This record gives sequence, C-alpha cells and structure tokens, in this order.
Amino acid sequence: MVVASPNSIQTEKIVSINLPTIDLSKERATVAKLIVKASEEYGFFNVINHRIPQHIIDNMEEAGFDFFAKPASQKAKLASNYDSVRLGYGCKNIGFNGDVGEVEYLLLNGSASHISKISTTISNDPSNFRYRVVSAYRDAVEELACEILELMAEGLGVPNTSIFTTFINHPDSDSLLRFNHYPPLPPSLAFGDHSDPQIITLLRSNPVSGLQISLQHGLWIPVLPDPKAFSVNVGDLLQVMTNGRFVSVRHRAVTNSEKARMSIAYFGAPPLNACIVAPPEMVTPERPSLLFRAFTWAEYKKATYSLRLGDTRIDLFRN
Ligand code: GA4
Ligand code: GA4
Repeated sequence: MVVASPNSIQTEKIVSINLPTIDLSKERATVAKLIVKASEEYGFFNVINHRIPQHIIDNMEEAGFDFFAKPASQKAKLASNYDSVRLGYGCKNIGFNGDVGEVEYLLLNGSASHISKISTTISNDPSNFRYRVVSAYRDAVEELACEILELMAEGLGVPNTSIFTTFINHPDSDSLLRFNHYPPLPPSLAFGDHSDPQIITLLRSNPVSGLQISLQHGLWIPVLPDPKAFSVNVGDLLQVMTNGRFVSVRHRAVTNSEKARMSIAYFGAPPLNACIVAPPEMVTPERPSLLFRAFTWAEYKKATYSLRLGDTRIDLFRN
C-alpha cells in the first residue's frame, strides 16, 4: 500500500485552464467588466500593460535574491529587529500553529511610513539604496492595487468608486510585503492551501512555476508565470465587502525541482480599526441580505492568526 506523505501533491487533480489575462490598456468600461467577471468566477486574474516600470520590478527582485543568498545566520540577524513577532525573516515556519512549508520568507510591513522607519534601524546599506528600491516598489504596486480596486467598484456599479481604495492607501493601512523564496526541491507542497485574509493581493514571481489556484475543493490549476504580468487575487475582506459576489481564491505553492522560485506579494489591507461591511449596493435581489456581519480588520486578523493556515476563517463571520 502506498501511503501518501502529508506533503505529497496529487498530480491527478491538476487541470489546465487558461486563466483570465486582462489588458489594462484597453477601454476602461470593458476592463472593469472583465475584472468583475474574473473576480466572480475565479477570484484570480493576471494583468498586463500595468505601467509599472521594469527597473522597479528588477531592482526589487534583485534585493530579494541578494537577501536570500546571505548565510542563514546573517538573514536571521538582519531581519530580527522588527518590532512585531510575525514580521521579519522566517524559514519553513508559515504560521503560529505549526504550519510548515519548504519556503523561506521576508515579511515587511507594507505601509510607506513603516518602511522608512525600519530602514533606519535594520538597514545594513548606508547608501539607503535598498530602502529606495523597496519603497519605489511598494508605491508602484499600491498604486496599481488602487487602480484595480477602482475598476472593480466601477464594474460593480458602486457609486463611490473609492470605497475599497480608501482602506489601502490610508496612512495606517496594515498592508504587507512578502518575499517568498522556494529552493529547488523534488515535488512537494511548499506553501499550503489557504486564502489571503486581506482585501487584495498583487503577486510577481520570477519565471519559475509553482503557484496553483483552486476552483472547487481538490481541483488545482497551475498559474503559468508571465514576466509581463502581475497576478491579482481577491482576499477574504473583498469577498465580504462584495457580499460574496467576489470569491477569495484558495491557492498554494508547490516546489519546482529545477529552479529556485521567488515571489513577491503585496497584501493590501485596511487599518486595524477599519469596519468591514458590504455597501448597500451589494445587497441585491440575488443577494437580498448581508452574508457577513460587520467586523473590524483587527477582529478578523486575530481570528486568522488563531487558526491554522488552511482553515476557513470567513465562515466565523457569517450572519
Ligand atoms: C497567508 C497570506 C500572507 O502570506 C500572510 C500569511 C500569514 C503569516 O505568514 O503571518 C498567515 C497566513 C497568511 C494566513 C493564516 C495565518 C496567518 C500564516 C497563518 C497560519 C502574511 C497573511 O496575511 O496570511
Ligand atoms: C530588503 C531585502 C534585503 O535586501 C534587506 C534589505 C534591507 C537593507 O538593509 O538593505 C532593507 C529592506 C531589505 C527591507 C526594509 C528595510 C531594510 C532596506 C529597508 C528599507 C537586506 C533586508 O533584509 O530587507
């Protein structure tokens, strides 16, 4: 009898589907509709012609690779001065509840003010070059996230089109930036199945495959890395704020046996005290009542961190 190890990945459940790629240079109303459709159907899409300059992306990737190439002791030391337990460098340790994976990461607070604060305490780079690299990337990706969120509001027909963006471009937003580095290893699970708790995630990776998204439970679709694209996924809070119209997509990462993969994720989140609730326009004849009760991001985050990586925390907030 063959007993699957907890880390084995079941290849028979992997299906190939062309996931939506949305060209942001096309006519605005059309783009808005396509984004809404992809967010309803998959909770996931790629965007091209995003106008983020290539050098901003390249410099950020180089910063990440330089960091992960340092000796383990140095990595731990460099990133150990963060003022929060979760932020900084970690290896194989995904969650507080024993969730592990074949991944090492550097998790940074993604708010502009915080990056400048950290740079004066942990930076080992007197010219502040990395600080500028990280901030330029952060600014660019946040702007892109805001553009996408505005298009979503337009496509949904919400009159206040800054309803989602005001959360993530707020000075106290709890957004995060995360570098994930997956060393080449025989096929196994590198980052377990989960959804992102925040509003929206924008992800970049070097041209090595590994990301998979889930449609129905147990069916996995590989995302082909596209150097021209950013991948966008709907987070739990956006599912709540669209009254369940958009789906917070479950995803995971598997190892690649030949090449190292590095992804950089921006998680757009509201301030901790922000109240999360669907606007009245999201209550429609198809969705006549609010599916989720109002809660603060602090409340939601607390629930997230008290559970295991793959647990569905959104259900705790259903009406
Ligand atoms: C998944 C998405 C982001 O990487 C992350 C992760 C977070 C963490 O690493 O601190 C979590 C995970 C993520 C969801 C469940 C909890 C929290 C690890 C974990 C077991 C930074 C996030 O915001 O949620
Ligand atoms: C980014 C990744 C690594 O290059 C680094 C950088 C560090 C530095 O001192 O150069 C930081 C940057 C990096 C994250 C936020 C802070 C610290 C510059 C900066 C603005 C070495 C690291 O550990 O974090």
